[in-house]
Amino acid sequence: MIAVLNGPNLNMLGMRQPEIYGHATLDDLEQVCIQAAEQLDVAIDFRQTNVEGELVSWIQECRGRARGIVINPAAYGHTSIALLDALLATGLPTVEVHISNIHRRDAFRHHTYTSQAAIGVICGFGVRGYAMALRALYDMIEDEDER
Ligand code: CA2
Repeated sequence: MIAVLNGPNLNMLGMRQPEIYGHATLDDLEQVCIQAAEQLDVAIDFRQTNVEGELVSWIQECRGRARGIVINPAAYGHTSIALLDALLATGLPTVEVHISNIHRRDAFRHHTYTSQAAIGVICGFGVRGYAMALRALYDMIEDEDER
């Protein structure tokens, strides 16, 4: 199983700022992930919360349950050492995703603490970035299993 975790305000997708985040809703985003997971033949656990501590707990629960984590920490990526520590503690392969290209935006969005725990970061490809992240993570897990 791969956990797909989403942070604050992503429940607002499709309702505001479509010029930045596109028109897809959170339900559409989940469908993108379900479809990618079906193609890869891997199970996913898709979740969203606006609460930082809940994300920390979900990351901790991934230990022993998930093979890897795809996370869009949203604004907490820019602020949360707690999320970074939780990701480092799981030791699970992680891919960070952002729907928008955070490097084309405000300077305060250019840095994320959480990316320090990630294999890599995918940003700027809209919701299809999640499908890319799932494929990339799946490949990395397969490589690891073959070794
Ligand atoms: O581009 C991304 O995926 C972000 O993680 C989205 C965050 C933002 O704080 C990050 O810098 C980049 C925001 C979550 C989405 O917020 C929305 C607010 C209103 C309408 C739609 C989405």
